[in-house]
Amino acid sequence: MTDRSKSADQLKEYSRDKGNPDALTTGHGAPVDNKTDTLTVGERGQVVLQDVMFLDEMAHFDRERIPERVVHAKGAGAFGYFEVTHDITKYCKAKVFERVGKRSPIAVRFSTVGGESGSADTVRDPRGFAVKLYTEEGNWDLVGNNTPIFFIRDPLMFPSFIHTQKRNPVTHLKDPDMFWDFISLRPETTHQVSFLFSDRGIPDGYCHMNGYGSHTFKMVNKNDEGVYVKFHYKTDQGIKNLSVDRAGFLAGANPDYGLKDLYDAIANGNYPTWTLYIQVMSFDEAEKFRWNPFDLTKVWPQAEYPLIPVGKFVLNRNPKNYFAEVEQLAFSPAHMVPGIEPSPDKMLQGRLFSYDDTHRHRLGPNYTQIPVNCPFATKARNYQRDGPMTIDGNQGGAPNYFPNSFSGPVDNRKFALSKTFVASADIKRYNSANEDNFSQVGTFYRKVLTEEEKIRLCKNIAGHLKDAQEFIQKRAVRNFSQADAEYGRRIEQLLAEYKKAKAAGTPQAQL
Ligand code: HDE
Repeated sequence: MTDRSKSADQLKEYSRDKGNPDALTTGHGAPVDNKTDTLTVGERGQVVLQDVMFLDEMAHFDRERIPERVVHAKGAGAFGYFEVTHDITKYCKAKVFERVGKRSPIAVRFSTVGGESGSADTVRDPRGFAVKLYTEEGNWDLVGNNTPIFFIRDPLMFPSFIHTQKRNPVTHLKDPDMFWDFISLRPETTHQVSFLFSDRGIPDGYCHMNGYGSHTFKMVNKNDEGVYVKFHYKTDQGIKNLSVDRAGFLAGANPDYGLKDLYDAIANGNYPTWTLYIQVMSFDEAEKFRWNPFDLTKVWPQAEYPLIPVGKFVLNRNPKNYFAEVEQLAFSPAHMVPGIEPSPDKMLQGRLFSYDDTHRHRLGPNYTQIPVNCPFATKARNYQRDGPMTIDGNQGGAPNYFPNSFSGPVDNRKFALSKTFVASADIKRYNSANEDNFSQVGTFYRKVLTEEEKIRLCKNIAGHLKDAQEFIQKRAVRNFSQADAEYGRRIEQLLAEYKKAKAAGTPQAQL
Protein backbone atom coordinates (compact mmCIF):
# COMPACT_ATOMS: atom_id res chain seq x y z
CA MET A 1 0.00 0.00 0.00
CA THR A 2 1.42 3.37 -0.94
CA ASP A 3 -0.89 5.58 1.17
CA ARG A 4 0.32 4.19 4.49
CA SER A 5 1.97 6.67 6.84
CA LYS A 6 5.51 6.25 8.15
CA SER A 7 4.18 5.48 11.62
CA ALA A 8 1.96 2.72 10.21
CA ASP A 9 4.94 1.22 8.39
CA GLN A 10 7.28 1.09 11.38
CA LEU A 11 7.31 -2.73 11.55
CA LYS A 12 7.67 -3.12 7.82
CA GLU A 13 10.71 -0.84 7.84
CA TYR A 14 12.21 -2.64 10.83
CA SER A 15 11.92 -5.97 9.11
CA ARG A 16 13.39 -4.62 5.87
CA ASP A 17 16.43 -3.23 7.75
CA LYS A 18 16.83 -6.27 9.97
CA GLY A 19 16.80 -9.04 7.40
CA ASN A 20 16.99 -12.47 9.03
CA PRO A 21 15.71 -12.73 12.62
CA ASP A 22 18.04 -13.40 15.58
CA ALA A 23 17.83 -16.56 17.69
CA LEU A 24 15.32 -16.17 20.56
CA THR A 25 16.73 -16.24 24.10
CA THR A 26 15.58 -15.91 27.70
CA GLY A 27 16.40 -12.78 29.67
CA HIS A 28 19.68 -14.40 30.68
CA GLY A 29 20.58 -15.19 27.12
CA ALA A 30 19.91 -18.93 26.90
CA PRO A 31 18.34 -20.23 23.67
CA VAL A 32 14.59 -20.87 23.71
CA ASP A 33 13.31 -24.04 22.07
CA ASN A 34 9.59 -23.26 21.88
CA LYS A 35 7.82 -19.93 22.39
CA THR A 36 4.24 -21.13 22.10
CA ASP A 37 3.82 -24.26 24.28
CA THR A 38 4.28 -24.43 28.04
CA LEU A 39 5.95 -27.42 29.69
CA THR A 40 3.12 -29.62 31.02
CA VAL A 41 2.53 -33.00 32.64
CA GLY A 42 1.03 -34.80 29.70
CA GLU A 43 -0.98 -33.14 26.97
CA ARG A 44 -3.77 -31.99 29.31
CA GLY A 45 -1.83 -31.78 32.56
CA GLN A 46 -0.52 -28.97 34.81
CA VAL A 47 2.27 -26.55 33.99
CA VAL A 48 5.44 -27.47 35.83
CA LEU A 49 7.47 -25.05 37.93
CA GLN A 50 10.45 -26.23 35.95
CA ASP A 51 9.26 -24.19 32.96
CA VAL A 52 11.67 -21.40 33.90
CA MET A 53 11.45 -19.88 30.44
CA PHE A 54 7.71 -19.36 31.00
CA LEU A 55 8.33 -18.02 34.54
CA ASP A 56 10.94 -15.60 33.23
CA GLU A 57 8.54 -14.33 30.57
CA MET A 58 5.57 -13.96 32.90
CA ALA A 59 7.47 -12.45 35.82
CA HIS A 60 8.89 -9.75 33.57
CA PHE A 61 5.50 -9.05 32.04
CA ASP A 62 4.00 -8.68 35.53
CA ARG A 63 6.39 -5.79 36.12
CA GLU A 64 6.13 -3.97 32.79
CA ARG A 65 4.42 -0.84 34.08
CA ILE A 66 6.12 1.91 35.99
CA PRO A 67 4.03 4.64 37.64
CA GLU A 68 2.79 7.07 35.04
CA ARG A 69 3.61 10.74 35.53
CA VAL A 70 1.21 12.21 38.08
CA VAL A 71 0.63 15.04 35.62
CA HIS A 72 1.63 15.22 31.93
CA ALA A 73 1.16 11.44 31.62
CA LYS A 74 0.26 11.42 27.91
CA GLY A 75 3.05 12.60 25.70
CA ALA A 76 5.24 12.34 22.64
CA GLY A 77 8.99 12.80 22.38
CA ALA A 78 11.65 13.48 19.81
CA PHE A 79 15.33 14.35 19.52
CA GLY A 80 17.42 16.89 17.69
CA TYR A 81 19.64 19.84 18.42
CA PHE A 82 19.75 23.42 19.65
CA GLU A 83 21.78 25.83 17.54
CA VAL A 84 22.90 29.28 18.67
CA THR A 85 22.07 31.91 16.05
CA HIS A 86 22.68 35.08 18.09
CA ASP A 87 25.30 36.01 20.65
CA ILE A 88 23.97 36.40 24.19
CA THR A 89 27.26 35.91 26.03
CA LYS A 90 26.90 39.40 27.52
CA TYR A 91 24.00 37.94 29.52
CA CYS A 92 24.97 34.32 30.01
CA LYS A 93 28.19 32.36 30.48
CA ALA A 94 26.59 28.93 29.93
CA LYS A 95 28.72 27.04 27.39
CA VAL A 96 25.63 26.07 25.46
CA PHE A 97 25.49 29.72 24.27
CA GLU A 98 29.26 30.22 23.88
CA ARG A 99 29.36 30.87 20.12
CA VAL A 100 27.04 31.43 17.20
CA GLY A 101 26.68 28.19 15.25
CA LYS A 102 27.26 25.92 18.25
CA ARG A 103 24.96 22.90 18.36
CA SER A 104 23.97 20.87 21.41
CA PRO A 105 21.89 17.68 21.34
CA ILE A 106 18.36 17.95 22.78
CA ALA A 107 15.47 15.72 23.82
CA VAL A 108 11.95 17.16 23.79
CA ARG A 109 8.74 15.82 25.28
CA PHE A 110 5.33 17.30 24.53
CA SER A 111 2.34 16.38 26.65
CA THR A 112 -1.16 17.13 27.80
CA VAL A 113 -1.50 17.70 31.54
CA GLY A 114 -4.57 16.25 33.20
CA GLY A 115 -5.30 13.02 31.35
CA GLU A 116 -3.93 9.54 31.89
CA SER A 117 -1.30 8.09 29.58
CA GLY A 118 -3.96 6.68 27.24
CA SER A 119 -6.05 9.84 27.05
CA ALA A 120 -6.82 11.82 23.88
CA ASP A 121 -4.30 14.33 22.53
CA THR A 122 -6.93 16.82 21.39
CA VAL A 123 -8.44 17.87 24.71
CA ARG A 124 -8.57 21.43 25.99
CA ASP A 125 -5.60 21.48 28.34
CA PRO A 126 -2.25 23.22 28.54
CA ARG A 127 0.49 21.38 26.64
CA GLY A 128 3.82 20.56 28.21
CA PHE A 129 6.89 21.48 26.15
CA ALA A 130 9.96 20.19 27.98
CA VAL A 131 13.45 20.47 26.51
CA LYS A 132 16.57 18.72 27.76
CA LEU A 133 19.84 20.17 26.47
CA TYR A 134 22.81 17.84 26.83
CA THR A 135 25.66 20.30 27.44
CA GLU A 136 29.33 19.83 28.41
CA GLU A 137 28.49 21.41 31.75
CA GLY A 138 25.68 18.97 32.46
CA ASN A 139 22.09 18.61 31.35
CA TRP A 140 20.00 21.76 31.34
CA ASP A 141 16.25 21.20 31.36
CA LEU A 142 13.81 23.89 30.29
CA VAL A 143 10.57 22.34 31.48
CA GLY A 144 7.98 24.63 29.97
CA ASN A 145 4.41 24.73 28.72
CA ASN A 146 2.71 26.21 25.66
CA THR A 147 1.46 29.05 27.87
CA PRO A 148 3.58 31.94 29.17
CA ILE A 149 1.67 31.93 32.48
CA PHE A 150 0.18 29.49 34.96
CA PHE A 151 -2.97 29.08 37.07
CA ILE A 152 -1.51 29.73 40.52
CA ARG A 153 1.38 31.61 42.07
CA ASP A 154 2.11 29.59 45.21
CA PRO A 155 3.35 25.99 44.92
CA LEU A 156 1.58 24.91 48.10
CA MET A 157 -1.66 24.90 46.11
CA PHE A 158 -0.40 22.76 43.22
CA PRO A 159 -1.52 19.32 44.48
CA SER A 160 -5.02 20.65 45.21
CA PHE A 161 -5.19 22.44 41.91
CA ILE A 162 -4.22 19.27 40.07
CA HIS A 163 -6.77 17.20 41.99
CA THR A 164 -9.48 19.52 40.62
CA GLN A 165 -8.30 18.79 37.06
CA LYS A 166 -8.34 15.04 37.63
CA ARG A 167 -11.17 12.71 38.70
CA ASN A 168 -13.77 12.90 41.43
CA PRO A 169 -12.70 10.40 44.12
CA VAL A 170 -16.14 8.71 44.17
CA THR A 171 -17.46 8.87 40.63
CA HIS A 172 -14.04 8.69 38.99
CA LEU A 173 -15.36 11.26 36.52
CA LYS A 174 -14.06 14.70 35.63
CA ASP A 175 -16.06 17.03 37.84
CA PRO A 176 -17.05 20.56 36.72
CA ASP A 177 -17.89 21.50 40.33
CA MET A 178 -14.38 20.62 41.48
CA PHE A 179 -12.82 22.46 38.56
CA TRP A 180 -14.83 25.69 38.76
CA ASP A 181 -15.03 25.75 42.55
CA PHE A 182 -11.25 25.96 42.81
CA ILE A 183 -10.89 28.29 39.82
CA SER A 184 -13.48 30.73 41.11
CA LEU A 185 -12.14 30.66 44.68
CA ARG A 186 -8.67 31.57 43.43
CA PRO A 187 -9.03 34.56 41.08
CA GLU A 188 -5.35 34.48 40.15
CA THR A 189 -6.34 31.57 37.85
CA THR A 190 -8.40 33.95 35.64
CA HIS A 191 -5.50 34.80 33.31
CA GLN A 192 -4.48 31.22 32.52
CA VAL A 193 -8.12 30.09 32.34
CA SER A 194 -8.75 32.80 29.72
CA PHE A 195 -5.79 31.53 27.71
CA LEU A 196 -6.91 27.91 28.13
CA PHE A 197 -10.45 28.51 26.89
CA SER A 198 -9.25 30.62 23.96
CA ASP A 199 -8.45 29.03 20.57
CA ARG A 200 -4.92 28.25 21.76
CA GLY A 201 -6.35 25.87 24.37
CA ILE A 202 -6.50 23.13 21.71
CA PRO A 203 -3.38 23.30 19.52
CA ASP A 204 -3.32 21.37 16.25
CA GLY A 205 -0.77 18.73 17.26
CA TYR A 206 2.51 19.71 18.88
CA CYS A 207 4.35 21.30 15.96
CA HIS A 208 2.06 24.32 15.64
CA MET A 209 2.33 25.74 19.14
CA ASN A 210 4.81 27.93 20.98
CA GLY A 211 6.67 26.99 24.14
CA TYR A 212 7.56 29.14 27.12
CA GLY A 213 9.87 28.66 30.09
CA SER A 214 7.07 30.65 31.78
CA HIS A 215 8.97 31.45 34.98
CA THR A 216 11.45 34.22 35.43
CA PHE A 217 14.98 32.78 35.50
CA LYS A 218 18.31 34.40 36.16
CA MET A 219 21.20 34.50 33.69
CA VAL A 220 24.73 35.27 34.82
CA ASN A 221 27.67 36.25 32.57
CA LYS A 222 31.36 35.51 33.03
CA ASN A 223 31.83 38.70 35.10
CA ASP A 224 29.19 37.46 37.56
CA GLU A 225 26.71 40.10 36.37
CA GLY A 226 23.14 38.91 36.31
CA VAL A 227 19.82 39.69 34.64
CA TYR A 228 16.37 38.19 34.89
CA VAL A 229 15.08 36.43 31.78
CA LYS A 230 12.05 34.70 30.38
CA PHE A 231 12.30 32.08 27.61
CA HIS A 232 10.00 31.95 24.58
CA TYR A 233 10.28 29.28 21.91
CA LYS A 234 8.14 30.21 18.92
CA THR A 235 6.99 27.68 16.38
CA ASP A 236 8.39 28.14 12.87
CA GLN A 237 5.48 26.05 11.52
CA GLY A 238 3.01 28.81 12.42
CA ILE A 239 0.33 28.66 15.09
CA LYS A 240 -2.55 26.32 14.26
CA ASN A 241 -5.38 25.32 16.55
CA LEU A 242 -8.21 22.82 16.26
CA SER A 243 -11.84 23.86 16.34
CA VAL A 244 -13.86 22.44 19.21
CA ASP A 245 -15.80 20.18 16.84
CA ARG A 246 -12.76 18.83 15.04
CA ALA A 247 -10.97 18.20 18.35
CA GLY A 248 -14.02 16.33 19.66
CA PHE A 249 -14.16 14.22 16.52
CA LEU A 250 -10.44 13.40 16.68
CA ALA A 251 -10.63 12.46 20.35
CA GLY A 252 -12.69 9.48 19.20
CA ALA A 253 -11.35 8.82 15.71
CA ASN A 254 -7.64 9.40 16.33
CA PRO A 255 -6.91 9.98 20.02
CA ASP A 256 -3.15 9.81 19.39
CA TYR A 257 -3.36 12.62 16.84
CA GLY A 258 -0.49 14.67 18.31
CA LEU A 259 1.81 11.69 18.75
CA LYS A 260 1.22 10.48 15.18
CA ASP A 261 1.52 13.93 13.65
CA LEU A 262 4.93 14.48 15.29
CA TYR A 263 6.21 10.99 14.43
CA ASP A 264 5.18 11.23 10.78
CA ALA A 265 6.48 14.79 10.37
CA ILE A 266 9.94 13.68 11.49
CA ALA A 267 9.86 10.34 9.66
CA ASN A 268 8.98 12.21 6.44
CA GLY A 269 11.86 14.65 6.91
CA ASN A 270 9.62 17.64 7.75
CA TYR A 271 11.65 18.49 10.83
CA PRO A 272 9.77 20.90 13.10
CA THR A 273 11.74 23.87 14.43
CA TRP A 274 11.25 26.58 17.02
CA THR A 275 13.08 29.90 17.41
CA LEU A 276 14.30 30.57 20.94
CA TYR A 277 14.04 34.12 22.31
CA ILE A 278 14.67 35.69 25.67
CA GLN A 279 13.21 38.73 27.35
CA VAL A 280 15.66 40.48 29.63
CA MET A 281 14.97 42.60 32.73
CA SER A 282 17.70 44.18 34.82
CA PHE A 283 17.68 43.79 38.60
CA ASP A 284 16.96 47.53 38.88
CA GLU A 285 13.98 47.26 36.57
CA ALA A 286 12.77 44.25 38.53
CA GLU A 287 12.79 46.32 41.73
CA LYS A 288 10.65 49.00 40.10
CA PHE A 289 8.40 46.88 37.88
CA ARG A 290 4.73 47.62 38.50
CA TRP A 291 3.99 43.95 39.11
CA ASN A 292 5.95 41.30 40.94
CA PRO A 293 8.25 40.17 38.09
CA PHE A 294 8.38 36.70 39.65
CA ASP A 295 4.61 36.22 39.56
CA LEU A 296 3.90 33.27 37.23
CA THR A 297 0.34 34.42 36.55
CA LYS A 298 1.65 37.46 34.66
CA VAL A 299 3.60 38.16 31.50
CA TRP A 300 6.27 40.79 30.92
CA PRO A 301 4.81 43.08 28.25
CA GLN A 302 6.81 42.60 25.04
CA ALA A 303 6.57 46.31 24.18
CA GLU A 304 8.71 47.02 27.24
CA TYR A 305 10.78 43.82 27.25
CA PRO A 306 11.21 42.86 23.59
CA LEU A 307 12.04 39.38 22.41
CA ILE A 308 15.76 38.91 21.77
CA PRO A 309 16.58 36.05 19.37
CA VAL A 310 18.97 33.37 20.63
CA GLY A 311 18.80 30.20 18.57
CA LYS A 312 16.67 27.38 17.29
CA PHE A 313 15.44 23.97 18.36
CA VAL A 314 15.31 21.39 15.58
CA LEU A 315 13.70 17.95 15.98
CA ASN A 316 15.09 15.48 13.47
CA ARG A 317 14.97 12.05 15.12
CA ASN A 318 12.12 9.93 16.38
CA PRO A 319 12.61 7.79 19.47
CA LYS A 320 14.20 4.42 18.77
CA ASN A 321 12.00 2.99 21.48
CA TYR A 322 9.16 4.84 23.18
CA PHE A 323 9.48 3.38 26.67
CA ALA A 324 13.28 3.61 26.80
CA GLU A 325 13.58 7.10 25.42
CA VAL A 326 10.32 8.91 26.15
CA GLU A 327 8.53 7.22 29.05
CA GLN A 328 11.81 7.19 30.94
CA LEU A 329 12.73 10.78 30.08
CA ALA A 330 13.03 12.71 33.32
CA PHE A 331 13.00 16.51 33.20
CA SER A 332 13.60 18.81 36.12
CA PRO A 333 13.77 22.58 36.56
CA ALA A 334 16.48 21.78 39.13
CA HIS A 335 18.75 20.60 36.31
CA MET A 336 20.58 23.85 35.63
CA VAL A 337 24.09 24.66 34.41
CA PRO A 338 26.51 27.45 35.37
CA GLY A 339 25.07 30.72 34.05
CA ILE A 340 21.42 29.70 34.51
CA GLU A 341 19.95 30.17 37.98
CA PRO A 342 16.48 30.22 39.50
CA SER A 343 14.71 33.47 40.28
CA PRO A 344 12.82 33.83 43.56
CA ASP A 345 9.54 32.83 41.80
CA LYS A 346 7.82 30.73 44.48
CA MET A 347 6.39 28.36 41.90
CA LEU A 348 9.81 27.72 40.41
CA GLN A 349 11.24 27.22 43.88
CA GLY A 350 8.51 24.63 44.59
CA ARG A 351 9.24 22.84 41.33
CA LEU A 352 12.94 22.62 42.17
CA PHE A 353 11.98 19.99 44.74
CA SER A 354 9.13 18.14 43.06
CA TYR A 355 10.60 16.80 39.84
CA ASP A 356 13.66 14.93 41.07
CA ASP A 357 11.52 13.64 43.90
CA THR A 358 8.96 12.18 41.51
CA HIS A 359 11.72 10.67 39.34
CA ARG A 360 13.14 8.83 42.32
CA HIS A 361 9.68 7.38 42.89
CA ARG A 362 8.85 6.72 39.24
CA LEU A 363 12.23 5.58 37.91
CA GLY A 364 14.38 4.99 40.99
CA PRO A 365 17.24 6.85 42.65
CA ASN A 366 19.61 6.04 39.80
CA TYR A 367 17.38 7.51 37.08
CA THR A 368 20.27 9.66 35.80
CA GLN A 369 22.03 6.44 34.73
CA ILE A 370 19.26 5.69 32.23
CA PRO A 371 20.87 6.60 28.88
CA VAL A 372 18.31 9.25 27.92
CA ASN A 373 18.78 11.06 31.25
CA CYS A 374 22.53 10.57 31.48
CA PRO A 375 24.58 13.78 31.08
CA PHE A 376 26.45 12.15 28.19
CA ALA A 377 28.09 15.36 26.96
CA THR A 378 30.06 15.35 30.22
CA LYS A 379 30.60 12.72 32.90
CA ALA A 380 28.85 12.58 36.26
CA ARG A 381 31.59 12.25 38.88
CA ASN A 382 30.50 12.40 42.51
CA TYR A 383 30.09 10.50 45.77
CA GLN A 384 26.68 8.97 45.10
CA ARG A 385 26.91 5.19 45.14
CA ASP A 386 24.87 1.99 45.05
CA GLY A 387 21.08 1.81 45.11
CA PRO A 388 18.77 -0.21 42.87
CA MET A 389 19.74 -0.54 39.21
CA THR A 390 23.30 0.68 39.46
CA ILE A 391 24.37 -0.06 35.91
CA ASP A 392 27.24 2.26 35.08
CA GLY A 393 30.08 0.61 36.98
CA ASN A 394 29.33 2.59 40.17
CA GLN A 395 32.35 4.86 39.56
CA GLY A 396 34.73 1.91 39.95
CA GLY A 397 37.56 2.28 42.43
CA ALA A 398 37.19 6.05 42.98
CA PRO A 399 36.89 7.10 46.64
CA ASN A 400 33.26 7.14 47.85
CA TYR A 401 33.78 9.82 50.53
CA PHE A 402 34.79 13.48 50.56
CA PRO A 403 37.18 15.03 51.42
CA ASN A 404 39.76 12.43 50.52
CA SER A 405 43.45 12.22 49.68
CA PHE A 406 43.04 9.79 46.77
CA SER A 407 42.12 11.73 43.63
CA GLY A 408 38.37 11.79 44.15
CA PRO A 409 36.50 14.54 42.25
CA VAL A 410 36.95 18.04 43.70
CA ASP A 411 34.63 21.01 43.98
CA ASN A 412 35.40 24.41 42.48
CA ARG A 413 34.26 27.76 43.96
CA LYS A 414 34.20 29.34 40.53
CA PHE A 415 30.82 27.67 40.04
CA ALA A 416 29.24 29.37 43.07
CA LEU A 417 25.80 30.90 42.53
CA SER A 418 25.88 34.61 41.80
CA LYS A 419 25.24 36.64 44.96
CA THR A 420 22.99 39.21 43.43
CA PHE A 421 19.69 38.56 45.15
CA VAL A 422 19.77 40.01 48.63
CA ALA A 423 16.88 38.92 50.79
CA SER A 424 16.31 39.81 54.39
CA ALA A 425 12.78 39.67 55.71
CA ASP A 426 10.50 37.94 58.19
CA ILE A 427 9.86 34.29 57.53
CA LYS A 428 6.07 34.15 57.23
CA ARG A 429 3.34 32.62 55.09
CA TYR A 430 2.65 35.66 52.86
CA ASN A 431 -0.80 35.77 51.31
CA SER A 432 -0.44 36.40 47.57
CA ALA A 433 -4.13 35.96 46.66
CA ASN A 434 -4.84 39.59 45.85
CA GLU A 435 -1.83 40.65 43.80
CA ASP A 436 -3.71 42.26 40.88
CA ASN A 437 -5.38 39.25 39.35
CA PHE A 438 -7.22 41.03 36.58
CA SER A 439 -5.47 43.89 34.73
CA GLN A 440 -3.46 41.66 32.38
CA VAL A 441 -6.56 39.53 31.74
CA GLY A 442 -8.47 42.67 30.73
CA THR A 443 -5.67 43.60 28.32
CA PHE A 444 -5.68 40.07 26.88
CA TYR A 445 -9.45 40.23 26.30
CA ARG A 446 -9.55 43.76 24.89
CA LYS A 447 -6.28 44.07 22.99
CA VAL A 448 -5.14 40.58 21.99
CA LEU A 449 -8.35 38.89 20.87
CA THR A 450 -10.42 39.70 17.77
CA GLU A 451 -14.19 39.93 18.10
CA GLU A 452 -14.64 36.35 16.79
CA GLU A 453 -11.99 35.08 19.21
CA LYS A 454 -13.76 36.81 22.10
CA ILE A 455 -17.05 35.19 21.14
CA ARG A 456 -15.48 31.73 20.94
CA LEU A 457 -13.69 32.27 24.27
CA CYS A 458 -16.93 33.16 26.06
CA LYS A 459 -18.73 30.24 24.42
CA ASN A 460 -16.02 27.79 25.40
CA ILE A 461 -16.09 28.99 29.01
CA ALA A 462 -19.86 29.02 29.31
CA GLY A 463 -20.14 25.61 27.64
CA HIS A 464 -18.01 24.15 30.42
CA LEU A 465 -19.05 26.34 33.34
CA LYS A 466 -22.75 25.58 32.76
CA ASP A 467 -22.21 22.13 34.33
CA ALA A 468 -21.06 23.56 37.66
CA GLN A 469 -23.51 24.54 40.42
CA GLU A 470 -25.08 27.96 40.12
CA PHE A 471 -23.36 29.59 43.08
CA ILE A 472 -20.02 28.56 41.57
CA GLN A 473 -21.05 29.94 38.16
CA LYS A 474 -21.86 33.29 39.77
CA ARG A 475 -18.53 33.47 41.55
CA ALA A 476 -16.68 32.64 38.33
CA VAL A 477 -18.61 35.29 36.37
CA ARG A 478 -17.68 37.85 39.02
CA ASN A 479 -14.01 37.16 38.37
CA PHE A 480 -14.31 37.41 34.58
CA SER A 481 -16.29 40.66 35.03
CA GLN A 482 -13.53 42.14 37.12
CA ALA A 483 -11.14 41.54 34.25
CA ASP A 484 -13.53 43.14 31.78
CA ALA A 485 -17.21 43.97 32.27
CA GLU A 486 -18.20 42.82 28.77
CA TYR A 487 -16.28 39.56 29.18
CA GLY A 488 -18.24 38.71 32.33
CA ARG A 489 -21.55 39.87 30.88
CA ARG A 490 -21.20 37.73 27.76
CA ILE A 491 -20.47 34.60 29.80
CA GLU A 492 -23.37 35.40 32.10
CA GLN A 493 -25.75 35.79 29.14
CA LEU A 494 -24.66 32.49 27.63
CA LEU A 495 -25.15 30.74 30.96
CA ALA A 496 -28.65 32.20 31.17
CA GLU A 497 -29.39 30.87 27.67
CA TYR A 498 -28.16 27.42 28.62
CA LYS A 499 -30.38 27.53 31.69
CA LYS A 500 -33.40 28.56 29.66
CA ALA A 501 -32.73 25.88 27.08
CA LYS A 502 -32.38 23.25 29.77
CA ALA A 503 -35.70 24.29 31.34
CA ALA A 504 -37.36 24.13 27.91
CA GLY A 505 -35.73 20.78 27.13
CA THR A 506 -33.92 22.19 24.05
CA PRO A 507 -30.85 20.15 23.11
CA GLN A 508 -27.81 22.19 24.15
CA ALA A 509 -26.06 21.51 20.87
CA GLN A 510 -28.51 23.91 19.24
CA LEU A 511 -27.23 26.87 21.24
FE1 HDE B 1 5.13 20.47 36.32
N1 HDE B 1 5.32 18.59 37.09
N2 HDE B 1 4.73 21.17 38.18
N3 HDE B 1 4.81 22.34 35.58
N4 HDE B 1 5.53 19.81 34.49
C1 HDE B 1 5.59 17.48 36.37
O1 HDE B 1 7.20 15.87 36.96
C2 HDE B 1 4.99 20.51 39.34
C3 HDE B 1 4.46 23.46 36.28
C4 HDE B 1 5.69 20.56 33.36
O2 HDE B 1 7.45 15.67 29.74
C5 HDE B 1 5.87 16.29 37.23
O3 HDE B 1 8.28 14.27 35.82
C6 HDE B 1 4.81 21.40 40.46
C7 HDE B 1 4.64 24.64 35.48
C8 HDE B 1 5.95 19.71 32.23
O4 HDE B 1 8.23 14.59 31.46
C9 HDE B 1 5.81 16.85 38.66
C10 HDE B 1 4.39 22.61 39.94
C11 HDE B 1 5.10 24.22 34.28
C12 HDE B 1 5.96 18.40 32.75
C13 HDE B 1 5.47 18.30 38.41
C14 HDE B 1 4.35 22.45 38.50
C15 HDE B 1 5.19 22.77 34.35
C16 HDE B 1 5.69 18.51 34.17
C17 HDE B 1 5.05 15.06 36.94
C18 HDE B 1 4.01 23.89 40.64
C19 HDE B 1 5.43 25.04 33.03
C20 HDE B 1 6.17 17.12 31.97
C21 HDE B 1 5.97 14.10 36.23
C22 HDE B 1 4.79 24.32 41.74
C23 HDE B 1 6.30 26.14 33.24
C24 HDE B 1 7.62 16.81 31.80
C25 HDE B 1 7.26 14.72 36.27
C26 HDE B 1 7.78 15.59 30.94
C27 HDE B 1 5.67 17.42 35.04
C28 HDE B 1 5.35 19.18 39.42
C29 HDE B 1 3.92 23.49 37.61
C30 HDE B 1 5.62 22.00 33.22
C31 HDE B 1 4.93 16.15 39.62
C32 HDE B 1 5.00 21.01 41.91
C33 HDE B 1 4.38 26.07 35.95
C34 HDE B 1 6.16 20.13 30.79
O5 HDE B 1 7.03 16.73 39.31
